[in-house]
Amino acid sequence: KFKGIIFDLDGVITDTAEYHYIAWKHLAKKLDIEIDREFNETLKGISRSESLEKILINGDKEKKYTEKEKEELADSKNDYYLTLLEKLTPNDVMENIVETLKYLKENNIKVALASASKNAPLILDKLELRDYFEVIVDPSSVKQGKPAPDIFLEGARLIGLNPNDCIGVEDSEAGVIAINDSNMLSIGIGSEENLNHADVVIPSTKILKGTIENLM
Ligand code: B16
Ligand code: MG
Repeated sequence: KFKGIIFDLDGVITDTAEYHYIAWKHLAKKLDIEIDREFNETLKGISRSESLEKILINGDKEKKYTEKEKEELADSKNDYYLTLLEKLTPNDVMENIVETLKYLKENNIKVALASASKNAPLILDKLELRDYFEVIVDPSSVKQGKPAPDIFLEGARLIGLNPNDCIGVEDSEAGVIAINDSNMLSIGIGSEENLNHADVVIPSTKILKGTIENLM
């Protein structure tokens, strides 16, 4: 029934959220800003620059940063994040993902990646998954980030399919909204409570392959 699947990266293929969290916390500390894991949830699926804006709101309201300063802050977070990514290996691929990708390949279902991360190609290389993806959408090539549907629509366009013929897989609320607004079927990975907009919610990737098989 479906001809293509468009995956999110962080929280679906691998759990880089923890590394993002450590890197943002490192930067926030230097700016005298406190962030915790609960706050980190609100950064999932959100671009680097938007994440920085959200963090700065938690700091001194009087302090204004120029665009150049903000760019430097975002770069410094990314430099630190990249040192953390050095530790990434194929062991960090989430459960049942390789099996799912193999199943999709065997059944000639097209696969694209729609991640907000500019580091996505590097991450897929480190996980040794690059060959499973026909397309990695460049997040800077689309106008609006998630929750706007742009990145999922671009993924479908690049694999030459109608959004109606695709499934989107996401772990963030913003991402599920993006999938729904792009007219794809949405699979949410996480809690019912956070992802109640998704067409199908599963608690973890452990049952992803079976879930997709049942939809085919
Ligand atoms: P980068 P996803 C997102 O990945 C992360 O969830 C989000 O926390 C991060 O800020 C964003 O990528 C940008 O990442 O700084 O590497 O460009 O869930 O869309 O795969
Ligand atoms: Mg995600």
